[in-house]
Formats: sequence, structure tokens, C-alpha cells
Amino acid sequence: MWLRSSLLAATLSAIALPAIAGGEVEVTEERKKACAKAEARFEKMFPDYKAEPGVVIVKLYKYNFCPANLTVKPGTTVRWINVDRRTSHSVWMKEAGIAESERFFPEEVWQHTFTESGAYPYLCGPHWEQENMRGYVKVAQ
Ligand SMILES: [Cu+2]
Repeated sequence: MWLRSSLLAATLSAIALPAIAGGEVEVTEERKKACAKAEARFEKMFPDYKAEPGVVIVKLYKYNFCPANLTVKPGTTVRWINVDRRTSHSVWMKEAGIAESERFFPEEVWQHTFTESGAYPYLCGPHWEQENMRGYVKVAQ
């Protein structure tokens, strides 16, 4: 049940933020549904995945980052996992001046450890313009 509790923690921290403040991403009903599917795909793809302290997972599915908004403490590693069927994605913290990741394919992973407090809005390189594929990480004590 590690998955449920870590997801719950991620969800709660996203909800605790004021609605659409700063670089936060608007989470529509459509996106919520896609993220529920992402969850199911993740559990199927990685049935033995073990939670690790200090690591928070974001799934990428159908032009969504799930969850799109996250708040983490400095030192946290955010691990983005592609649970899509065939589309590759990237993570590009453009505003923070962090270079775009490699494109990663289904079942592949990219991760980043946040050492500095601050706001990190990010994009998927190939899909932010057409599909508004964006996410937001707030790093705070
Ligand atoms: Cu993408």
C-alpha cells in the first residue's frame, strides 16, 4: 500500500496550495480522469515498484503530468515516469534555466533532485505548445 499513501501525500500537498497561484497548472476534470488512468497503468507497469524516502513520483500520460502540481522539501528527488503507450515526453524547467531532459519513452524515467527552494514551472518540450503539457514543482521547507 506504499503507493496509495505516497500518492495521497502528493495529492494533499497539491491541494494545500492556493488555487492556480503563480505557475500552478489548472487541473481540469479531463486531466483528473487521465491521471486516474495513469495511476492504473503505473500499477500495472511497475507492480513491484517500491517507494523510496525522499523520492516523489510524477507519471506522464496523454499530455499530462500526474500530479501536475507538487510541493516538496529541498533535497527531494522528483522522478518522472512515462506510463504512456508510445509517446515520448521530456521535462524542461525552462524558467529555472535547467536544460531540457532527453525525450523518454514508455516505461522510462527521468529524475531531478531539487536542492534550492523556489518555484519550478516546467514543460514537456514536444507537447507544451499544442497540448499545454505543463507541470509545477514548488520547493519549500
Ligand atoms: Cu509530452
